[in-house]
Amino acid sequence: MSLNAESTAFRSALEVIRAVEPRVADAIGAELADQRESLKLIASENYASPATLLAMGNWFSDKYAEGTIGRRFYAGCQNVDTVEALAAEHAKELFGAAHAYVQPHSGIDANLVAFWAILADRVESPALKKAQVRQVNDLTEADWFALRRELGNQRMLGMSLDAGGHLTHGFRPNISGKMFDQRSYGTDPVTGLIDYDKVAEAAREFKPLILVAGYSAYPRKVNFRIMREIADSVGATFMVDMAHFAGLVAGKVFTGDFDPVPHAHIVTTTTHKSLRGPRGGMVLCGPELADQVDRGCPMVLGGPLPHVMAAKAVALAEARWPDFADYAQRIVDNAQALAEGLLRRGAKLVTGGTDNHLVLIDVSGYGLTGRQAEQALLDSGIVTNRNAVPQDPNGAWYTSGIRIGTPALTTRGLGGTEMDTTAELIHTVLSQTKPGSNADGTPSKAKYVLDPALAETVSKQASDLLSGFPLYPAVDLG
Ligand code: DSN
Repeated sequence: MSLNAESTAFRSALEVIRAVEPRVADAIGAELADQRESLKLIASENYASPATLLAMGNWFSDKYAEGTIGRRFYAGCQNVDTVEALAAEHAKELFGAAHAYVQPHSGIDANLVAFWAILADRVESPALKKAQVRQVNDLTEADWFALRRELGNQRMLGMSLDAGGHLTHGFRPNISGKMFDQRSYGTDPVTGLIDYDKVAEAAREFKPLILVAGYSAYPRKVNFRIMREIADSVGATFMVDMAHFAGLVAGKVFTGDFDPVPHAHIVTTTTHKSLRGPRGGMVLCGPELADQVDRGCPMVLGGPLPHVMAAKAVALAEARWPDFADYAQRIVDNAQALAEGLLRRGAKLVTGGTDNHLVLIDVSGYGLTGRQAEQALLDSGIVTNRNAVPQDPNGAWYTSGIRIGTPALTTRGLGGTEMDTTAELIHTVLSQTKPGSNADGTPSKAKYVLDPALAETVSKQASDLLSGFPLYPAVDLG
């Protein structure tokens, strides 16, 4: 029997790798086996298509292409230009954006490019203006000193980490928290929802240069029209980090007030989450910021990864197919089915449900920390990650939450019935796990007690559930 193209391609690639370093070939094969076996509920992960994966494994990796199309620092970039232009064209059409920059290597990188572009556009600095118009040699030491002072300490207002914001929106463990003077807006303590009046109040008091919207653990839609009005009312640049929900924007599940692209001055994203592309980032903006954004490399970024840009072009082409809209809608339907299944079984959910791709379980309702719950679920074949909940008493390390998301399982084809079974498995594990103690008898935030037989039974049930939905069905590694 002859093999299909995908199986032939991956088998051949592994054979070539095995001849040099068999342990790498084995690890790649083992990763596929592990992903096939586990119930992957990490809200920021997905499964890219074979075409997207294959577009990354080639000689584009060998090419330097600093700069951008028409402004390269290296010769011989004509083929890189082709894929960079294709990826940007697909992105612009898909999202209705005037400009797309597809070089960022990750979401952090995309945000740094956006921060640079906004600072360069907005900060009143005569020295910076001189530096922009290439009079760098005319700048005195005093100019450079002034430039550094004026660029630093600018104000940013973003969503607080424990309300679901992201590290790169001005928090201390990230450089944004060290460069910017940052304030946060949270969520309403009763509803768990963004209170736009409170955001407006914080903006009026703080007068940020940048207002950031976007999240990695907020299970609801954000009204970007209102956020833009708030930004305009205080003269802030409005930036949206749509990394988590870019697939829902691409698939036209988030439209009108909930589509960030028409409302924000600048939008950043990763390409590997709900958008289902290769691991990387991207920036979308209007013409006024485009020139500064295009200076991302070498201003902020290392040399572009042309092989990943090729894969971005493939994945973005796929996201323009009509079935992607169906996929995006099913992500949300599945998240809602999962939330309903959990609520029906008595779980406590932040905001009481979801209208995007993720659900945040407050596991204090089960008497557990996020750390205990995450490990107990992992023992039972269910891969999730712990996450802070608003005003979390256990902080960002142990946490009180478990974040789950449906982009990956939806790609595998699981639907509402399977989401209910998944809710049952999660509830069974969490309700049967008990907090553990330290050696001296004091309560531990990490240790837990779970009957190994129960964990094994749930693992088997998870694997049975997945067996009807093979991952990469066209890929047979033999
Ligand atoms: N690490 C990503 C997530 O899991 O949400 C965001 O950077």
